[in-house]
Amino acid sequence: MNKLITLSGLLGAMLLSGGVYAGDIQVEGAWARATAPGQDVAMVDVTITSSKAANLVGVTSAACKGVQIHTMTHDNGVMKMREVKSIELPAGKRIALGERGYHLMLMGLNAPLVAGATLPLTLNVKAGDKETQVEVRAEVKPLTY
Ligand SMILES: [Cu+2]
Repeated sequence: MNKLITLSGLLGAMLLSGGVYAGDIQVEGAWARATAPGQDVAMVDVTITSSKAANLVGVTSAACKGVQIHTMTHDNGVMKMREVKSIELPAGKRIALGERGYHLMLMGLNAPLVAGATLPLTLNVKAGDKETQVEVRAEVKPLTY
């Protein structure tokens, strides 16, 4: 348990210094908005750059029951979210989830998200046969952000 806390602190520090690196993958700017009372889902935006062509194929978090990868579209003024199985990460290209409607959706939060806290996320990135797990801390910003 102590080891886990130390590791989280280290990753938090890395995030503040500009991003988390795991091999070919750089992750930066992960954040979520604090939740309103009764809200048990939350969106997370994150920017991922893979130096090799890869795909984001899954996300897990200890903070909720499951994480889905969503796209959001506007259809006649109605906002619709749809789950996708993966997001393409072309080599060397910064992919900012949060732009063009992509985001991560935390489903079934174990506890409300409070501004100033951080959320643990594990991104599964697959390049060819190689799968890399990237540990990320998402910053929780105020509801009004
Ligand atoms: Cu969504």
